[in-house]
Amino acid sequence: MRKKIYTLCFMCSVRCPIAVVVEDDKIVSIEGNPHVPAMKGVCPKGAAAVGWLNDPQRVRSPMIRTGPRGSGQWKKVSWDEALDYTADRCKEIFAKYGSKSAVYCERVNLVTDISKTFLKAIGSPNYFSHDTICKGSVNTACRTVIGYTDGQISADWSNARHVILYGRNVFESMEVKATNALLDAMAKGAKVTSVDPRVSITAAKSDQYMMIRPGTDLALNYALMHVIIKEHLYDVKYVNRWVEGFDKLSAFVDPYTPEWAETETGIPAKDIIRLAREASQAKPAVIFHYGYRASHHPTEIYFRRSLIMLNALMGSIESPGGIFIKKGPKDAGLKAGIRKFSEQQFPAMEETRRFDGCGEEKFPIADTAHGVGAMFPSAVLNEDPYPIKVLFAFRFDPLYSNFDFQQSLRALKKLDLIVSCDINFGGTTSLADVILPESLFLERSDPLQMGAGLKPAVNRRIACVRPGFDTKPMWWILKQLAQRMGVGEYFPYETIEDIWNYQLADMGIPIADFEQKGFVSLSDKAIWWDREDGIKFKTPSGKIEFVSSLLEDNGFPSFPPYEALETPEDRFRLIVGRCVAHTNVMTQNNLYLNELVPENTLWINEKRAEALGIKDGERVEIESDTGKGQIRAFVTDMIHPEAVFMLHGFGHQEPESRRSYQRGVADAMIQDPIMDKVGGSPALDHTLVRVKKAV
Ligand SMILES: Nc1nc2c(c(=O)[nH]1)N[C@H]1C(S)=C(S)[C@@H](COP(=O)(O)OP(=O)(O)OC[C@H]3O[C@@H](n4cnc5c(=O)[nH]c(N)nc54)[C@H](O)[C@@H]3O)O[C@H]1N2
Ligand SMILES: Nc1nc2c(c(=O)[nH]1)N[C@H]1C(S)=C(S)[C@@H](COP(=O)(O)OP(=O)(O)OC[C@H]3O[C@@H](n4cnc5c(=O)[nH]c(N)nc54)[C@H](O)[C@@H]3O)O[C@H]1N2
Ligand code: SF4
Ligand SMILES: [Mo]
Repeated sequence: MRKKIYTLCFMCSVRCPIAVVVEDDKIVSIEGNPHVPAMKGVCPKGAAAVGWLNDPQRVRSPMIRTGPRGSGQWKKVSWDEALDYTADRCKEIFAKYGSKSAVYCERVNLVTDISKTFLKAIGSPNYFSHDTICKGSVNTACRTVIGYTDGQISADWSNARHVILYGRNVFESMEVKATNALLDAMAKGAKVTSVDPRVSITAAKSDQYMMIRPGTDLALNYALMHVIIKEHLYDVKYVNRWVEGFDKLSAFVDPYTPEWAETETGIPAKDIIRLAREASQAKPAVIFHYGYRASHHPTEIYFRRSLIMLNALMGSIESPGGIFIKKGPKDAGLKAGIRKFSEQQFPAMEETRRFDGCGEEKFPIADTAHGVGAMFPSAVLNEDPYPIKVLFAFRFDPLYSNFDFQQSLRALKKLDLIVSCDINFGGTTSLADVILPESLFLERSDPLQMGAGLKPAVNRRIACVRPGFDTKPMWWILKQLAQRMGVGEYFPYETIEDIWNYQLADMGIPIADFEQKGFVSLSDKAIWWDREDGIKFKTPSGKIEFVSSLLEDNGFPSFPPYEALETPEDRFRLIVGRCVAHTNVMTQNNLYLNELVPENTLWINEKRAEALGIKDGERVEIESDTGKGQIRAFVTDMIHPEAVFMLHGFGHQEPESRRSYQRGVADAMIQDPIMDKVGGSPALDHTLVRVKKAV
């Protein structure tokens, strides 16, 4: 019998609400959930999930490594054997080095609450999520200005009148709802400006495009602020009511004229002035998008702060068509939200210092909820602050998802135990000691998700088909491990229904309510706070802090002078991004997506290529101080002469994943280990490279 099941996609972290049509335990189609207006369909990756269902190249059963790390020699074992083995090895290692010697990393997901419970139960402070490497500095910057993380705010795309995107590649690096909402706004006449050193698909679909010198966006923003303040283009009432430190900003940006910015960014002064005026005409329905992945440099924190401040000058924070603060159950009038397992009482930890120095001396203001993951390899190699021996890599591949691949490889090889919970043979999985394979999102039910937003809702992922292989959901795996390690009491559930009931206990929502649409909405109408008096900024002052107490109390300036960025004439800045057909490092071996985009190329400006004797399609060698690789050149006038660009996620070295094996180059192989030491992000776009014809 045919049925339609409402669930959540997980082909990327966006977790779009989808409708899966199933017949006789087979998937007929995957569509957008029709009860969510902006979910008019899924992206290519969402649709390609079926390519994994019966793929023999997935991890199909628990396994224990039998040969040297990375040798591809495995023994298929039962779940009991794999779990006993993992728990026994942990007990042995913890007896010698303490449970602090374990680090748990994951891509934030619906099980994160249970992951954190696991770590608290075994007594280790060492957690980090993918988020820290994705957008750690965006998070920190947002907290310095408005007290909320970037995850606690969002953009009201559909009502915007002007959207300015700094490399935010909305039409390739999709969030289906946001992408559709922006298309709707454009149909209603909204203007889109793209700033990018490269003509991305998003740039090509924008109303205006500015080819910026890579890494100089902060200069552009200081000049925009200069014009906005000089010409009184800001929202005076809003700024007077909400902003602390406007005078300081005003004095600070005074020397940063559009003419100055022209020499730094390559964008003509007149265009900068025009952009400031156009944005202001649309205020407060303006979005200077704070972005994810573009322009990651050591000063990133100040670039992201400047974006939030531009929104504040436009009065667009908590304005329709601007940026909004996400609302939760209490804002919708409920007494409580989802109950968390990680909020139980746990015994005090023996060691509270973390491996990454997050929230401590090294990174005092990075978000401890996510950690500073980029520090993992050096912490292992230097045993600083203490020896790390065990890694739990759950839904996360730290080998390819960081800078300096060789350093990460050395660190992983130094560990006594790597436990991987994955669905594929990724880089870290192929080096693991034990693999605990998870069922695909289409094959499993997961804990409920609190979807904060203008209209908060609780969302559910539910299994659509039976697992094709000997795999289990992660919430089951974690409980089994905890039991074997003597801390099972913190996991008071047997089934997914037990988990759902625990989560919903204080909300008064029966689980049956999820059947109809896959989610339960907590508010019929969008919740906006009163812009005159009701915005609850979470900074110490309760205002938008241009002069940030979080920064200054920790010894960082709010307005350090701009540092000019030099690119030597014989080098390029390596910048990276994503395409619509792949998610980060995980889909390159997917049957369908591999066919769409099998490898990456190196975008290089045609004039620079000509000078180097490089022709389109030829193999070139790209080399940094950290590493090198060979890749095909894509010669084009669509990229700034100082930049070369490649897609992240290729260059896989795992023979088990045969379709993606050695196709293209991993950006991680080339990227230097450079950080934004204030915000906590790796500076993944800062690396200088040389390019020459391959011999
Ligand atoms: N060098 C470099 N590093 C980067 C980036 C970059 O551009 N360059 N980008 C950064 C960004 S933006 C991000 S978000 C992170 C992402 O970093 P990751 O989270 O490591 O990357 P993903 O490709 O999203 O997936 C990670 C792993 O999860 C596995 N996986 C997928 N679905 C499931 C599932 O349902 N269950 C389980 N158990 N496993 C699953 C995949 O097979 C893969 O091995 O990387 C960051 N790091
Ligand atoms: N299809 C697809 N969608 C995804 C993902 C995916 O892997 N695939 N991943 C999801 C995740 S985890 C994330 S974090 C987001 C990422 O979302 P985005 O950050 O929007 O996506 P990217 O494609 O990484 O785009 C980065 C852009 O920044 C540009 N750029 C590089 N340097 C500079 C610079 O100095 N200045 C400016 N202005 N631009 C610069 C690059 O040319 C590139 O076009 O996408 C999410 N959605
Ligand atoms: S953006 Fe695509 S892959 Fe990501 S959750 Fe949505 S449909 Fe799935
Ligand atoms: Mo990301």
